[in-house]
Amino acid sequence: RFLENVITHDTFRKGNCTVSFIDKHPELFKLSPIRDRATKTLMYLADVTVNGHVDVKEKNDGKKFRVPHIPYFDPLAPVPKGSRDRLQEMGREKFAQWLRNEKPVYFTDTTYRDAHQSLLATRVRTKDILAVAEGYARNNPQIFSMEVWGGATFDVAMRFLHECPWRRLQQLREAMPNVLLQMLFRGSNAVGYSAYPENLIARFIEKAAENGIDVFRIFDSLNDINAMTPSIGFVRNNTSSLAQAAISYTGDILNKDNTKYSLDYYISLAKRLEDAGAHMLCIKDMAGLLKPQAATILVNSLREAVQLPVVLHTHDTASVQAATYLKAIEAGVNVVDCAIASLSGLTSQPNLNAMAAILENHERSQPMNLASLNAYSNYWEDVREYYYPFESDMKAGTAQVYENEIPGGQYSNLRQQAESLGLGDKLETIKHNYAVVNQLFGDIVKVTPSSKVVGDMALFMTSNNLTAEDVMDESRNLAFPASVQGFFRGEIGSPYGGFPEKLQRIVLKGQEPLKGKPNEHLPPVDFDSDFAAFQLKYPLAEFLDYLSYHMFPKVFDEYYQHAMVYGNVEAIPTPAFFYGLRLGEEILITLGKGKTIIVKLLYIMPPDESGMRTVVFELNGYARRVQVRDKA
Ligand code: BTN
Ligand code: 3PY
Ligand code: ZN
Repeated sequence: RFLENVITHDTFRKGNCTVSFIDKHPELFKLSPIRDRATKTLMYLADVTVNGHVDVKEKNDGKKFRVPHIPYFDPLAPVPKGSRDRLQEMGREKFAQWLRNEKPVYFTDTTYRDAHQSLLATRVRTKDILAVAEGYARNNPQIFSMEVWGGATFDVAMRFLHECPWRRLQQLREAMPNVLLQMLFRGSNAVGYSAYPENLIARFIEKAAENGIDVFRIFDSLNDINAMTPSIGFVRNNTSSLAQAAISYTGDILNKDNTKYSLDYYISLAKRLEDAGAHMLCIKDMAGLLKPQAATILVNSLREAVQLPVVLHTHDTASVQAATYLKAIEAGVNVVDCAIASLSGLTSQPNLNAMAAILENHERSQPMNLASLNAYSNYWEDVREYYYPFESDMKAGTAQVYENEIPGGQYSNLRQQAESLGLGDKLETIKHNYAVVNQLFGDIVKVTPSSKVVGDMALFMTSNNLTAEDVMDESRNLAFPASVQGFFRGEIGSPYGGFPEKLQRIVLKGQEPLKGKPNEHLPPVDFDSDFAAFQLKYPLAEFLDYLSYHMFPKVFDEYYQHAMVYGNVEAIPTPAFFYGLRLGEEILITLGKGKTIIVKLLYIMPPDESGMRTVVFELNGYARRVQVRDKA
């Protein structure tokens, strides 16, 4: 306890302590009681019950949730063979060729990553995924891959869910040994929003593979091959997983006025990615812009241009992307990305259940267990209710997306972002400005993190009532958002066709842009000495935590402090996690193998003079009190 006080002391953490450190800080001897895991859990429940969850704006007004039904499976039966068994039997090259030549079309299931990233602000907790993961893999072994990790899930797991992203991956690996597990990897930006040193990228990929990732979908937010080739190389050379290189689809190849992102542009990218060693090629249509007729041409051409299996990813923002899939399937695409019915559609992926059903008598049909898919959809329909504060209020598809080109995940977040800036009634202007900014920036690829730069600039223009002319007026000396300055400095790379020079000059105000690749100037991480220093600061953390820390230092620090106070909160059922307990409510929490606690909320006392409240629980039949500050 004393040592814990020392190592968590501000002076110690800042590395400012001298020999008199202990003399000068008598508070080091104020030892807090050792709390067991159950007590920490009660403290979490007391806090969220009294003060609400920071992430949930309106307080839950006694909303009742249905109990989700977990579809049946026999845990003792042998696990049916799936795509992962095939990869292991064939090896990567043969496997890729096998897939390319397969008659049936395959599905990547995005339910555990992109679907909830795009519909529920990435908030779905490990517990709700894990409850069905094993059964799903056993009941639906025809699935090509499960997208389960990366994108925004890494950040959000720690930042908002207080979870360890690595543990999520490890648990999913154990639950789903037969199907390929896939992640979305942002090339030199890994799972973050800016470039990281190359040796950190390599180590991250190695550890992700070791902990369960079989398929790395690698992209760059500006389609810059140089930001993708190192990652493709690390997957090829340092792991036995598949490197799936993704081209982010922008504009419309059918539009004659759109000469920048032409069919030839995509074909040339595809060839270079094949040369860089990709095992698979993905068309990543992050905004759902690929129209059915364009899909026919693009898929045909790419299959001709490269010898790789071709995957198609889209978002159903306009609500017509099933038509695109059908055309792509008829043109020979090997895999399409879908989400379970109740987490599909709109800004998420097209509907897996319906897609499988409409293909039933198609010559490229993949026989799926529709009854099982529907049972899992029912599970997710009920679980989705837990996350109602994170729903966007989008009610129908929109053809506006063809004009503004906003990616699915960003589209569903835009209203919340606008509201938090007091621009709730300006959403139409923001979307319009998004397209204006895209033109000002020279028509760029918009996907994390470049999409965030465009979004920040659109919000900036809207809140300051700026037009394109205002932005281009040097004499206004505007204070551009930090992300926009970083973009024009070249921190996330260079857009295809280069930066628009005049705007770059206006934004940089005399500063020099970076030369070369964004991570070229970053010093490599010295894993030995740096990890030792990390462990001094975070004594209970291990190497994977250290990688989390490198991705998001401040987020990791807060995650760690939260874990010190409240312990591991992953086992708390989701309704209690977000909304606390009602008086008299009783829940079960399984803290570990054979350690289940029964918690009932008995009483909450009024605040005392110092603003503290006593919350009385029954823990396994015995009364337990914890003190919590009332923050109201
Ligand atoms: C507790 O449960 O009482 C203490 C939890 C300690 C959690 C630290 S946070 C970083 C590292 N990752 C984990 O999953 N556990 C440790
Ligand atoms: C991400 O990078 O998180 C994406 O989903 C991009 O489409
Ligand atoms: Zn996506």
